[in-house]
Amino acid sequence: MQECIFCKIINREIPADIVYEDDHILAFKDIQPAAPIHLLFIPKKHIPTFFDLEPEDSHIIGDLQRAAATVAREMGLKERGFRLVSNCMKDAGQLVFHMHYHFLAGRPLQWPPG
Ligand code: DGP
Repeated sequence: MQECIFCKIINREIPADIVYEDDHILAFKDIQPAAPIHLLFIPKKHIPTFFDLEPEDSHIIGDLQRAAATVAREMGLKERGFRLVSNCMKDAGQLVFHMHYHFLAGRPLQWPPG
């Protein structure tokens, strides 16, 4: 997926501030932070949206969520917590079509989001 910006980050073709990596997952700081801590958790496999998930991808979702908890623990967020949210398609505001979870923390977050 040569034209995908997140694949380029995975392949180290463009820089990113990477905070976590394992065999299947990469996490890095969002370039346009919406909270004091704003990370993106992405699968290394190019999956454009939730609608493209195959049965064999199911572990990726669990891996992503456990990776988020690992990073949160390492960042001292066990008490205050964090929000994990994913935008799927136009109405949700998805701009990058390599599925990802936004990890937001570091301030009280409003609910519902806009
Ligand atoms: P979404 O609207 O859910 O598709 O969010 C895409 C996010 O990706 C948005 O918050 C900005 C972030 N982003 C876009 N391009 C880059 C990039 O090149 N580097 C980093 N670190 N983040 C990016």
